[in-house]
Amino acid sequence: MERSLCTLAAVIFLGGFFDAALTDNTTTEINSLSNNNTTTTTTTAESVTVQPQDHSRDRPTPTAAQRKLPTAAGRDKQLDTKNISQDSEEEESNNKEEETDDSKKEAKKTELDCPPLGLESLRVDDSQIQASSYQRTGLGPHRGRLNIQSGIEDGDLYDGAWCAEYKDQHQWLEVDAMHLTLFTGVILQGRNSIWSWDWVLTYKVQLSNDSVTWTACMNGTKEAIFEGNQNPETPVLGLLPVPTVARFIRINPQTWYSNGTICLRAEILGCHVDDPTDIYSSEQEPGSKDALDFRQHNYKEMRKLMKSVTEECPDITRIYTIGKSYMGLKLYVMEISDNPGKHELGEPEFRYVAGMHGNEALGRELVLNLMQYLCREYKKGNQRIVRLVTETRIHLLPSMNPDGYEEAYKKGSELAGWADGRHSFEGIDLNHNFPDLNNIMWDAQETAADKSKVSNHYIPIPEYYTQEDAMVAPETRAVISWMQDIPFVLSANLHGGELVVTYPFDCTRDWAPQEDTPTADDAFFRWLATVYASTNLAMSNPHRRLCHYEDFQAYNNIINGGAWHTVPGSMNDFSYMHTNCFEVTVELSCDKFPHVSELPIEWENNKESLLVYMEQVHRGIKGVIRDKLTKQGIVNAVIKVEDHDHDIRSATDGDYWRLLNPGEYKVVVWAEGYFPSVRHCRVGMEPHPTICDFTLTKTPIQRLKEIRAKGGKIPQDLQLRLRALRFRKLRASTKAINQRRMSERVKQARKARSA
Ligand SMILES: *C1O[C@H](CO)[C@@H](O)[C@H](O)[C@H]1NC(C)=O
Ligand SMILES: *[C@@H]1O[C@H](CO)[C@@H](O)[C@H](O)[C@H]1NC(C)=O
Ligand SMILES: *[C@@H]1O[C@H](CO)[C@@H](O)[C@H](O)[C@H]1NC(C)=O
Ligand SMILES: *[C@@H]1O[C@H](CO)[C@@H](O)[C@H](O)[C@H]1NC(C)=O
Ligand SMILES: *[C@@H]1O[C@H](CO)[C@@H](O)[C@H](O)[C@H]1NC(C)=O
Ligand SMILES: *[C@@H]1O[C@H](CO)[C@@H](O)[C@H](O)[C@H]1NC(C)=O
Ligand SMILES: *[C@@H]1O[C@H](CO)[C@@H](O)[C@H](O)[C@H]1NC(C)=O
Ligand SMILES: [Zn+2]
Repeated sequence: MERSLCTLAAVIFLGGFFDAALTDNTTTEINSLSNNNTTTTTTTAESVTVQPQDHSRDRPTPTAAQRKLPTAAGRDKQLDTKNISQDSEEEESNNKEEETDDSKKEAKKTELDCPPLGLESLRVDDSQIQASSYQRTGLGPHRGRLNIQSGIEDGDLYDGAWCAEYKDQHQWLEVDAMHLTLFTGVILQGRNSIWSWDWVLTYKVQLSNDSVTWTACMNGTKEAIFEGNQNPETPVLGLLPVPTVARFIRINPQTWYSNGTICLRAEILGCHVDDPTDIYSSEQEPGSKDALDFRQHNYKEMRKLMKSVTEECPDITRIYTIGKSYMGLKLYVMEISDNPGKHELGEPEFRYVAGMHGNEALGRELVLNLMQYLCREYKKGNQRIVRLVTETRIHLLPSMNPDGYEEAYKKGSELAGWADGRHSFEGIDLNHNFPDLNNIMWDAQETAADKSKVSNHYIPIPEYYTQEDAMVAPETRAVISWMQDIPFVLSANLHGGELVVTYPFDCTRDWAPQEDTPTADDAFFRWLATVYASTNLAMSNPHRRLCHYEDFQAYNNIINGGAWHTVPGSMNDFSYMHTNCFEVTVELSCDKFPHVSELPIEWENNKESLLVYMEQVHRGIKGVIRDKLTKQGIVNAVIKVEDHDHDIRSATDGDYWRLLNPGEYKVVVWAEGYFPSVRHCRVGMEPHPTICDFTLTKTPIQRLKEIRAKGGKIPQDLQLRLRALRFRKLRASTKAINQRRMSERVKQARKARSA
């Protein structure tokens, strides 16, 4: 196990995607990467004190930058961060009866329902779908899949439905299930298009074992007529009056929206039937060897599962909440660490955020799987997991938008459609709801006389955003104050509906709808995105077909957010501009809300990616910035890396983490009242950071200020230094005055001569 993972890591490093990950340069980076046995030797370099320069741009402005939002989370933090066991028990006992009812219903439901064949999930191949006719390739039978999305323009290869060429009652879409199947239902949806309206009002169903002779689906003595759609987007379920065994099924439209044509997107429900004549029939379904709780967890079930994980692993877990949704559901976080509840000096903090779009439900389940997995593997002594948990403080937020999730969950994984539950209860898209700091920084750069003096990090939240009546969701406020409270280093937020990893900036400059908009850390972001995408079994499968209409495989399944489509006020951009934390977006699957039967496969697709991505928090350089005399950590020191126009700052105890690709870096650390300090730090390719500590010397003026403030006596050494400083200043100013006088005299002499 361990060995194969190491090999995998080596593959990641030595494999062919440096071009993709590290194009911002430097042969030196690549050379040092292939030199895979370099040890961390930079720690011996002494830090040197340099003379103060103009660092006005870096002057820390903690009060403005870290201005707290007036959040509900902030106000009742006392209440919220308390142990949840109490209040959840209370709520649970209230709901006990309801829950037993639920589980009865659940059992009945699974008896009746068969899973989708996988037109939406793409498990059904294009070759399995046929049609009587079609208008053109872009509207071919392979496009007749539930929730498939069209390109912007109609008329291309990737339109939003199957559309028959003729408008008559002899048109059909046929699906070959490949095996004998107990068909139980059909889900129908209209055409996805901005320009045309097409949907099917009623339809018939036929079944066959050979696709030659067809049997009509009956309702008693009459042929069944199924109700189809009333609009293009809402999926409608038609259950067969009598579930029927067959291999082929046809959907046969009878009536359609009068101003449109015959277009549909579909999913078929069916259970696999054992067939002794079929040698492939007993083939095992792909699944997972990990015995995790694979199902869709609603709010109550999620809380129960989280609680069970803390009971299983009390030493390494803690549940806390960061606030509440608009409807009052708590935003629970699972912390996993060897010392839960504490920040340990030098230990980086990591977070996964799922479900900011409530209907993109896979991330939530993967994060719940992950907490169970980490707990169990830690207990088993899996060395990789033990190391991760010991060296990292991991925070997992499975549901940032629980109100939206509950809405989608009620409709179910197939009937929720493409957008139901995406927004918060108030109708806010949380991924557009963070303050747009990009444009504040870019505007400042444009108007500044000296661009290099504009702050490139810790951009403060603007006034308008902090007002009580600002259109800011409570969920967003909660996450912002969480980001401000914990010195996160790395994060990913999990979405669905595509297979691609996107990295900041998400917002383009000058409101371009689409434009590559790199950050100052583009190379590292590309590395991060590549780490996830290249280890994800679904994304990296070279034979996969595209989800909807965009071919991200052509870009190794990573893309700059702005190059995809601009998103002002995204969480990734905010995280990067306002805090030290680097964050990417993972689009986990073509299907936003996969059926429960897909969950084990999706866990397998994402397991390695989720782990290896977390391990990236241990890259680059880290260390502690201390006062030379007192050895105390210095908070809020600015860490500048030469040629990286994005600084980061030290945390409360003076510890810092600067994510960097392998290479040689000149690092300058600056803190108010101290002389700046410079070191050269070398990052190797091994998966742990280079330690680069700094000790800063207070400026004499700062020492004087502090002593005066305390009303103490000025010690002799400081008096001497101050006097030396005054003399130096005096000498410098005398020199300047003399020079000025000299040049004036020269000028006058010249004038006199020419006169
Ligand atoms: C890196 O390490 C691997 C395994 O230890 C070894 O096979 C390989 O030759 C090394 N590569 C270089 C460039 O040193
Ligand atoms: C890469 O480095 C070379 C030489 O140091 C330089 O000319 C080039 O502009 C750099 N490219 C980028 C993208 O930084
Ligand atoms: C690492 O490289 C050095 C030479 O650069 C070599 O002497 C040493 O044996 C190597 N170590 C390993 C573990 O490969
Ligand atoms: C949570 O409550 C239980 C029972 O009251 C207690 O044993 C446990 O130590 C508490 N945990 C925390 C983190 O407060
Ligand atoms: C089946 O017949 C019943 C009773 O006539 C009717 O209510 C129902 O809508 C029919 N269902 C289908 C699918 O034809
Ligand atoms: C298909 O074959 C199975 C098994 O032979 C049979 O039970 C079923 O009724 C057939 N279905 C149709 C539609 O003919
Ligand atoms: C169909 O189009 C005609 C003319 O454009 C319009 O008057 C009519 O209301 C439309 N019918 C429906 C059902 O939308
Ligand atoms: Zn999303």
